[in-house]
Order: sequence, then C-alpha cells, then structure tokens
Amino acid sequence: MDQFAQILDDAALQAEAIPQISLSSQLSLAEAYHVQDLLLKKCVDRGEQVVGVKLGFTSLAKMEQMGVKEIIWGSLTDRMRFHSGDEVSIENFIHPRAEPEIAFLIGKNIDGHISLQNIEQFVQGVAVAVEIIDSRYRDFKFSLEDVVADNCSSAAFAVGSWYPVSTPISNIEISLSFNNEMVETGNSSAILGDPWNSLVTAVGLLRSHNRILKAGDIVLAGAATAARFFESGFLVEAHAEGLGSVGLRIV
Ligand code: OOG
Ligand code: MG
Repeated sequence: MDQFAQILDDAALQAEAIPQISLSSQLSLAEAYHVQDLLLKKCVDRGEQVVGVKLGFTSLAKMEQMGVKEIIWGSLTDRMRFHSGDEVSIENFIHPRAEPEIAFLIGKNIDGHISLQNIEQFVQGVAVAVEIIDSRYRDFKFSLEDVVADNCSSAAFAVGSWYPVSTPISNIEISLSFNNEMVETGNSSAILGDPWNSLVTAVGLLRSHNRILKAGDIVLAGAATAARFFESGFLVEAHAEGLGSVGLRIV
C-alpha cells in the first residue's frame, strides 16, 4: 500500500497528474483508507499538523458531478489552510477547482454518543468556507477508492469569520463567485438535508476509523454545489447567507 501513498504524495508535491490506481490495481475501500492514512503520515512526518477533516459527496450536486455516490472523508492539514484574502499560487495545483462549504469549529472532544439533538454543545462556531480540491488523477477522474486514497482531493481551504452555533445554517443560500460574478448557487439543505447531519455523519465515519473530533478541529461539511475550475488572476469567493464571505486570490 505504501507505494500508492508514495505516488500520490509525489503527485501532490510536484503538481503532476498520475493515472488512476484503479486502472491497474483493485483496492478495497478499507485499503483505500489505509493508503490515505499512509499518505497523511508522510505529511505529518514532514511537519504538517492535522487541523481537521472534510466530508465529500454529501450533496447530490457533487455526487452527480463526479459520479461517486458514497460519503467519504479526508484530513485537512495546516499546509492547506489559508486565510481570507490570501494569495494562493496556482502552481501548487494540477487542475484545481473551487467549491463553497460550511465549516464547523469543534469546541469539545466528541468521544461520546452524539445526535442532531446534542451535537451543538460540542461546537464552538460555524462559518462559510471555500475549498480548493485538486485530484491528483488525470482529467480529475476517479473511482470511489481512488479518491479516498488521494485524501479526497484535499488541497487548500479558507474559513470565514466564526459565528455562534445558534446562527441558522440549515436552510441558507450558499454560492461561489469568481471575480464577483456568481458561478454556482445552492442551498445548505442540499448537504445531507442539513449541514448539521454532515457533522453527525463525520463523527460516525471517524469513529469507525478509531478517530475522534477534538477541540479546535475544523470540519468541512461538503459542498452544496458542483465545483468549478478557476484560473490565475481570479478572486475565488464563497458566500453563505448570514455568514458573510471568504475569498482567495489566485496568482
Ligand atoms: C472529491 C472531494 C469532494 C465535496 O465537498 O464533496 C468534496 C472531489 O470532488 O474531487 O470535497
Ligand atoms: Mg469539498
């Protein structure tokens, strides 16, 4: 499995696309998550810190765009984290796409039973986020196992200002703009019916991998809209009703 992690790590570092693993080897989903673990270990060994997790394919728009119909999760590290207004070099990426997201900031370790009824007490804030995904596979094409092994295409993200957990996020407009022009619009209810469901789902998925969400972790709930390619020179921004905006300048 380590050879797959090595190939994916090299592809990300050199920003060079590779063929899908599934074209030559049949990985099970469990093996794909094992490759993802090995890949994350390489990043951590280089000094990166894990700052949270992201979910993928929590909306129909994303499932249909990419042809994957299962919810997946990957890790976010401090190397991927940018702040609103930051410049991000397009040379870091192969064929990056942007998508608008809802983010949660975990306030207390989540190690007990949680549900939609009690999840809020473990959360410190909610925010709008912009995620940059960059599949390491040629033509941005992959199977479920390919994308899981590739840490779910994680590449970069920025979170807007944190708002109190009482801020409505279940049914709000969410959009993506390039150079102040809307390119994707959707509603947060497209994210598993409610982004809070996404957080509950994340806790369950992580538990089955012996991982818990800890105080200070960031969770990206998954995009409500399809993702869009952008170019150098673009101001890429995500907006969510009541949560403001967050943007990155692509250079
Ligand atoms: C995989 C990542 C999916 C989301 O929000 O659904 C994702 C991909 O589409 O390349 O981040
Ligand atoms: Mg995403």
